[in-house]
Amino acid sequence: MTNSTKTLCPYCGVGCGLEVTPPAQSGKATHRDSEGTPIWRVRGDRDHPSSQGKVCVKGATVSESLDKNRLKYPMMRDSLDQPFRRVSWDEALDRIVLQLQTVRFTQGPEAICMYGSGQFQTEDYYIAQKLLKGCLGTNNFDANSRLCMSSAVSGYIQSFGSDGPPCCYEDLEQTDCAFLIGTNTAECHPIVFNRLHKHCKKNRKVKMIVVDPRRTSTAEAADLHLAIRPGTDIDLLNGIAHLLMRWGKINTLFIDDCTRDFPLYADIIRHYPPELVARKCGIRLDELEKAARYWGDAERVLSLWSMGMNQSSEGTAKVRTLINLHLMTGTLGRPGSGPFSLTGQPNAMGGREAGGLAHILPGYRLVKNPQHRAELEQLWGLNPGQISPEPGLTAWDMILGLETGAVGFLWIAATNPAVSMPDLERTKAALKQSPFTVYQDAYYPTETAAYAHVILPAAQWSEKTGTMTNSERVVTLCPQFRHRVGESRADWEIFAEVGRRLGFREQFDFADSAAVHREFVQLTRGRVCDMTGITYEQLQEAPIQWPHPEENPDVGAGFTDKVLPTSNVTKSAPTNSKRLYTDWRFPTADGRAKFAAYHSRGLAEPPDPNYPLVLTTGRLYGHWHTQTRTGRIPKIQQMHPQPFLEIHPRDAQKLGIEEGNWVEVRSRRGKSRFPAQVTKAIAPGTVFVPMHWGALWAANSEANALTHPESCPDSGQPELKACAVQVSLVPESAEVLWEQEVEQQSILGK
Ligand SMILES: Nc1nc2c(c(=O)[nH]1)N[C@H]1C(S)=C(S)[C@@H](COP(=O)(O)OP(=O)(O)OC[C@H]3O[C@@H](n4cnc5c(=O)[nH]c(N)nc54)[C@H](O)[C@@H]3O)O[C@H]1N2
Ligand SMILES: Nc1nc2c(c(=O)[nH]1)N[C@H]1C(S)=C(S)[C@@H](COP(=O)(O)OP(=O)(O)OC[C@H]3O[C@@H](n4cnc5c(=O)[nH]c(N)nc54)[C@H](O)[C@@H]3O)O[C@H]1N2
Ligand code: SF4
Ligand SMILES: [Mo]
Repeated sequence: MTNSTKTLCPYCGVGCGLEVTPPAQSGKATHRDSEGTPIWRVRGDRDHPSSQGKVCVKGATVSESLDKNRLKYPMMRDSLDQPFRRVSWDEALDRIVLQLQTVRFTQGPEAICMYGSGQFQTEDYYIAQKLLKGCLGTNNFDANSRLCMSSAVSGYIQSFGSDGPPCCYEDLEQTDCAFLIGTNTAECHPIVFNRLHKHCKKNRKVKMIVVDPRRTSTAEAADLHLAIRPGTDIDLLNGIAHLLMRWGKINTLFIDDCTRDFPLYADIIRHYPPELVARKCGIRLDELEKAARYWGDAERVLSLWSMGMNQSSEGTAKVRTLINLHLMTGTLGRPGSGPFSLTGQPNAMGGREAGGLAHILPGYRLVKNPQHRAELEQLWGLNPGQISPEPGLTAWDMILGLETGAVGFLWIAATNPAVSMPDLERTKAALKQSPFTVYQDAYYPTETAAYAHVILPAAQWSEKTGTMTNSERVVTLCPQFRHRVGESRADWEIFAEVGRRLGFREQFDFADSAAVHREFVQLTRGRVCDMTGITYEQLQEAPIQWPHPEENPDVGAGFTDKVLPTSNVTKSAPTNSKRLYTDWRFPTADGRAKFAAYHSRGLAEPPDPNYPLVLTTGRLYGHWHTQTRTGRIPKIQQMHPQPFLEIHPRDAQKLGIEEGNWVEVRSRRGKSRFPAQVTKAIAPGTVFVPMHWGALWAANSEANALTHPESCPDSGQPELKACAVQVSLVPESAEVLWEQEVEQQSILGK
């Protein structure tokens, strides 16, 4: 291929390598999108270590979305009932800076918030942290990762002493038993799934267990599918532990030498005998026993999880209870073994490294740790005490802050909360009350633009250069290879310009994104995520996995922590940076991993006679979140033309619902309408709707009109996976609804 650029797919956290070539190549037909615009050719990068040339439909079609409905220039208005008017960057930035200063000096820095995204590049994330947490002195930066990975983050921190998925994709091909819980990997992390599935098919002895209330395409491929009732994961995991204990399938050497608090855990799992657990989970006893048998008989067990675990009011407890099983059996830090959270977004991992949540700081540091704050103040050239010791507002707390007036300035970038937040009616009402909202996106319109005073055009992937880290800690450079659309600018450039205009000239004096990256990696020195040895020059050659420290890049940094009291920690650096904790020492005060002892609490909003069904929500193979890109790709539109509700035939019959009928779903917070899909793929008592349709894409079919914001007390992650609903047949004819929808779509110019 000539003129090709190697980059990373900007969709999911699998992080597949792509190779893109310009549209017009001599001797070849020009590739065009549905509107006739020439588009770049995309294919898998065979040299990328994570994906080895594979891509799914989203990666393969991404270039078709890059030019449609783009936001080209800044726009402004004084109030939400006015139309936007085009303004210059200068005018928009002046307004933003004036407003920031006013709020800062009248309400204080804690009234300023930014809500960002795992779709930022690491450089965007880093500059946003420096601006908010460093210069402005508020930790009110949170990201949509709060709705996504924050339970995994807190689970890792509490069990191991640090964030950081310890496994790598090679483990998919080296395991004896893959335990997939709360993850539809086949649709949401397809290339990870392909690697695992191939391994299972080749090696009959390898077992795949899938735990999910739906019979997803992932579950279809499993040796054992446990269709548990939503919210009974802890019962199941404690039940498996109970059986492993009973059968003596535990690693006492590992437990004694490398962990603490096992007795507390052992005391808990006594209460989970298999008969009780099977009943609570709604599965057969022999299925539970089989799962425990597969786990207990395997030398190497790899667990994979995502939103079915994290998006829960007991998300951290679920994650830690899963990690318990690995600690109990000593299945981690070894090839083919370990607890592996599959990251959702392309750079949610980079976000965690750069400190992109309200309670963390760059380099896997914590807001609450005084030494961590002091280190950053020094590195950033700020006065001691400049970084606030208080964790900032989480995503949902920002909504509450708008309700009470505590939030005076809200900056939203690279996320579409008017679709993706829980309890949308309340979210939208709060956004409407915002005194001042800046919204920075690549597309227009989106649902959230309706709530903004200033909108700023962002240059997106392909139009800016930066880095992203995937689920297995591999960092890939994403170079700019296309022209920028209109007057759009990279997110980090916008944040840095505002920083300079606020008077922090020195802090934001960066020539380019390489300079931002150079500064950022210095902050990771000696940390679990040490990347001091990673440079743009090296990344131009190939992607690099961290830990990758400067001095001795062949040897992983392990967990050396200069800050925590580590005198009694054996600091033997792992010899293999592919996995963390290969020496079975952990970055806790005593070097041991911690067992957690949790009883199951169940759902925050269990079903009752008025709202008798549990609604769960999730994703489809082709669409990406709120459709700003995939909704504009004909091939994907054809795959998933409309939203729907999955309902079990038994429930459907009780309610007089037949395939294709329009149904109304009501929760305590709102209502939505969907055509019914009557299917045994969903457990009785549970219904499912996809999350992808916001108000611009279908009339009254928003999943989040129904969901609630009750969240995990440790991670602040809302329980987007379960709320109580009632379902009824819609009396009106379906045609009326379809017309409404067609109308909406013509607004979008589709
Ligand atoms: N095609 C596609 N891929 C994507 C994305 C996308 O939008 N589209 N988004 C990316 C992002 S950001 C993320 S976070 C990931 C999400 O990836 P996944 O977590 O795999 O996707 P979801 O469909 O949200 O949820 C997974 C499963 O959790 C199950 N579940 C619900 N409740 C429970 C429960 O109580 N217990 C258990 N064990 N399971 C439960 C659901 O039935 C569902 O099948 O996907 C990433 N990849
Ligand atoms: N009911 C329910 N709700 C959910 C979930 C669920 O499972 N169920 N999942 C939750 C999860 S895990 C997630 S991750 C969220 C995702 O929810 P969102 O973050 O709201 O979804 P996206 O559509 O990915 O929004 C990203 C936005 O960024 C824009 N964008 C793309 N690239 C750039 C860029 O470089 N710069 C800027 N400034 N903008 C850019 C896109 O146009 C788009 O508008 O949804 C959450 N909400
Ligand atoms: S699996 Fe994920 S990263 Fe790979 S091509 Fe598909 S969406 Fe992109
Ligand atoms: Mo996510």
